[in-house]
Amino acid sequence: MSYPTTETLRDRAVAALERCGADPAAFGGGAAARSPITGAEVLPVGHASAADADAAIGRAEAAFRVWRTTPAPARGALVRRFGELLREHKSDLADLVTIEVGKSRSEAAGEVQEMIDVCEFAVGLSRQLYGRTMPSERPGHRLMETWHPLGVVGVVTAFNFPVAVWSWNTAVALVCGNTVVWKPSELAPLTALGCHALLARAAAEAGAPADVHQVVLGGAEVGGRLVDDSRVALLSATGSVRMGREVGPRVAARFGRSLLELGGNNAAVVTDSADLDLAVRGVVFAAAGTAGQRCTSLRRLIVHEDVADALVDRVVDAYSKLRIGDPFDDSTLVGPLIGPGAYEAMRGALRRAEEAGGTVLVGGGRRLAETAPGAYYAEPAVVRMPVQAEVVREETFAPILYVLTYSDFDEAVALHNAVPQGLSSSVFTRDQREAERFLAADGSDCGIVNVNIGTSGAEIGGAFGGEKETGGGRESGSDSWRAYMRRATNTVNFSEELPLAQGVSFL
Ligand code: UN1
Repeated sequence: MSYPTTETLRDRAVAALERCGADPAAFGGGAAARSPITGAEVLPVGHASAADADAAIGRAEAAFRVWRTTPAPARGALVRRFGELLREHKSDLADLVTIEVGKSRSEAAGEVQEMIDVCEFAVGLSRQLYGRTMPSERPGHRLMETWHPLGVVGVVTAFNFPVAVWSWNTAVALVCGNTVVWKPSELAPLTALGCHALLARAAAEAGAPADVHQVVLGGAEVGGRLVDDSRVALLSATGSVRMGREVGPRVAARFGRSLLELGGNNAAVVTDSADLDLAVRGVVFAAAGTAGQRCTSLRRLIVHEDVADALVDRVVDAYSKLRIGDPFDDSTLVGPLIGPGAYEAMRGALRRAEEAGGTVLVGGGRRLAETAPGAYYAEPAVVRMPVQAEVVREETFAPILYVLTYSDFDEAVALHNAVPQGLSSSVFTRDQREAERFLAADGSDCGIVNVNIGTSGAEIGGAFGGEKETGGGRESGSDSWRAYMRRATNTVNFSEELPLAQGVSFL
């Protein structure tokens, strides 16, 4: 199979966009969409100014005034239609994800499926925005809570899940009665424009206000407007810890709400009773899949010393057979890194790991440099570490798996938790006591804790997010919707008396 040229990628992107109802000729200029498959510019796109962002927030705020009183099940009809359009255009959007982010076909389609799934979830949710009724302590009184729409939700997303994370926020925010202003990653503008076109069409067909969803392409300046504008009731941002450290306090300073999904440094503990066949598959997908560029990617393997050599040999063997290359080739498992910076970061981390006494067992090299000089295909690496050195405690957004060994389960849990991040974790074991211990209050300190599956690839039905420097936000399923609404507590007196709570007498 021949390697794609930038021209073929451009043709494919234009065709996909047009089928989604987006007109590439109208995208304007000032910025560019690039593909990590060749490293070259695929299409010019617009670049919003701060004033454009302010105007988009204004339009979303005006639409909110209509949308907030539209009955929630009617809001669900918009998301249902959008979900249908996503199904119809699954392969178009997957093309755009592969072109802009370099994900394999299967993973790109999986990302679109994640959008479809969350739309279905949100449609159901539109009839289940339940408030509680509590027994009042006073006769002839009713105590209850009502959930109301919040306002404009700003959504800032990262390149690695350019659309799934947006859809978790947007599908749920819309059924909750909010409107959305989206600042997609500058590395994935086409995918964003394709999704926006489909959502605009769904809004028109479902009779929703045209401005329920706004997209603003741009960088830090545009993002900064969403951060500082008090018309943005909730800012949901996915990105680095550094970004979260800056954004969180700024939103808090204006008493806005923020929902942060920041870095992960996810680990799997493999005990001596683990099913190693299962563990090898779980580990390799979580560590090397998506070229190690998921927030949930497995970065640390904490393995019992009695099974360490056997497990590591098998993981190394699987790594040496991974198909690395053109993500449009169906046999490819590992596509390119997002760009040269990611490869440099990987090389730098490997160097630091070696300086700290680590041994690179496999990987770290660059592939296809002659075929595609502008693309950065990295061989996923496994590094055996004597201790959990500084570099292991940091998140490097590249396929590096550090291996540490332990002898006592408490030691494994302590090593596991001794990093600043707290997103995802897993334990591979056949011992129920170990599994339960890992799930217990003094076990893993992460927001996602799995047994006998890897750290990545969560379903949308659960709440997604993590603790510590991961930022504490929860998105997607379960009751994450509550972050997108405001709660009113209502006490209703239907008696002819006015008894005061706590037995207070007055007048
Ligand atoms: C992310 O990497 O930002 O659990 C999101 C997973 C995916 C989502 C990852 N469902 O790996």
